[in-house]
Amino acid sequence: MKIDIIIAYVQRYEFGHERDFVPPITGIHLAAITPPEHEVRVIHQQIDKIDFNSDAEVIAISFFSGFAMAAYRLAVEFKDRGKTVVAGGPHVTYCQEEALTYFDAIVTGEAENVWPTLLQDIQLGRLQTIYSGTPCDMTGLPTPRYDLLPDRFFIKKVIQATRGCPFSCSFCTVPSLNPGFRLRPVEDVLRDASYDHFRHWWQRKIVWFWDDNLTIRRPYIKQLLTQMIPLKKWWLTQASMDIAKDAELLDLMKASGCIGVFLGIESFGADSLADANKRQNKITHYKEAVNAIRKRGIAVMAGFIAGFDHDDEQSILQMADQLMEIGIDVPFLSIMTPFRGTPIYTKLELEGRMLPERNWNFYNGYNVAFKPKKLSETQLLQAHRALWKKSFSPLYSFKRILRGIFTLRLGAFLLSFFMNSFYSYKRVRKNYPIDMSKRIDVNQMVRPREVQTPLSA
Ligand code: B12
Ligand code: SF4
Repeated sequence: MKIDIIIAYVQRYEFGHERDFVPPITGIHLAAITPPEHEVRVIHQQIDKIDFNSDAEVIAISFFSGFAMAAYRLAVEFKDRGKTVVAGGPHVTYCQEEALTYFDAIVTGEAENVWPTLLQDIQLGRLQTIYSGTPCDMTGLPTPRYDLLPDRFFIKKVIQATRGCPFSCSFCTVPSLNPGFRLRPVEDVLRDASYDHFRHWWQRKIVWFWDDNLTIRRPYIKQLLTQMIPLKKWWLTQASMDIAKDAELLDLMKASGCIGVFLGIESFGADSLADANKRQNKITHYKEAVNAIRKRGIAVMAGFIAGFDHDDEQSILQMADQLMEIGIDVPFLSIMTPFRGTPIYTKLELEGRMLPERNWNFYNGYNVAFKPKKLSETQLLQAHRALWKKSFSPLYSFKRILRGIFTLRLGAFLLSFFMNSFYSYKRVRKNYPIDMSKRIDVNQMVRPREVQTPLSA
């Protein structure tokens, strides 16, 4: 069969696509685990045009909650053209009933153990509606189909070594979405990291781990990194702040070419961290932890969330200076989003604080989908905008870049330079995150396909 795998997307900034900097791994991984008798294409709606006249028999759509509206529109269009349309990913896992009003079948959880069966069932005309994926044994997973990525992606080597995370932050679905903590054999990871059939040297050089929390199992990560040293790559990952206490690990990260680590710092408020159940973060250690990583020349990227119950306008705006003070190289600034499947969603739902009239477009990380405690919805949105504007002002961005010149290794400096320039350029051009409440064009509700008249995508 011909299969189009589509990664759905809704624009998150006022104009232009978000980036073709680094792709998701989901589509090219799904393509790699597709039995070889099928012909697969991978399309990223973020940068690719959707071909509604595709000759594929099966359309397989993947999406996060924030992109569900786009995915549903695509489903309606493709169903109208007689295609079999299936879906998977975090959103359908938690919103199965809703998803089934658009798709012929859904895969919940991880796909490895059920995807070939689903495809076979289509061929045999016995497609079921729900395929419940189980946590997969990560042994023997194939190399992602990097060959299916368009050259436009600046970085192409996205890779996964582990799945899961032992922590249980209240806003995160990982503990229920990818239960347990599982590892791929080191040799499989090294094989993928060594994949070098890319046109540009930087595409061969840079390896981006899309793991939930790569460094959890210390003996494993140390073995992996020791064996990565001879590959002479530049690599990046997400990790918990506790790595800063492990000098041996940090030295190995440096020796194996680490250029960037993303830490979920989330907040500077002790009460907010407690609400987030972020027990691995200690505010008094932030600066020391960031220093320990930067001392190895590694850039620190970090996520911050606005909209905890203890947040007010001042605490949110203050983060712009606080994150500079602890030495963050690249900040990622989000608004608290109560995704289904998280403790924070359960709490807000119980307290009657969800805003059901706000559709999935409000779940893109930059909008408000619940009633904040100390602020109104608009005040929280405005406070986040103010934080975003201040943090990516040319002055603050330039300061971060400048600091990197003297402290970071080349790859890490280039990362800081590129990302700070990218966001600062958005800031200067007033290309702010979209306020979804003002954008009816992307907000039209998509009705279930039984009552749907075709919409143009
Ligand atoms: C890597 C990652 C990123 C990367 C890459 C993003 C991307 N587009 O892939 C970056 C850092 C850019 C990122 C950003 C964001 N992310 Co993110 N991210 C992840 C992370 C850690 C791993 C995802 C991954 O690649 N896993 C490996 C691949 C192989 O697995 P997979 O994608 O889960 O797919 C498997 C199954 O889900 C299934 N499957 C998936 N799709 C389909 C489709 C079909 C047809 C089938 C059959 C099966 C199937 O099969 C696959 C194999 O088992 C997850 C956490 C997690 N464990 O899922 C969060 C996660 C997906 N991210 C999340 C969020 C919220 C975001 C942001 C909105 C955050 C923000 N505030 O900005 C942004 C969105 C940016 C964007 N433009 O996409 C949430 C999504 C929650 C939800 N319900 O939607 C997650 C689950 C984390 C969380 N907080 O709970 N993210
Ligand atoms: S440490 Fe990160 S991946 Fe783990 S539960 Fe917390 S937010 Fe999720």
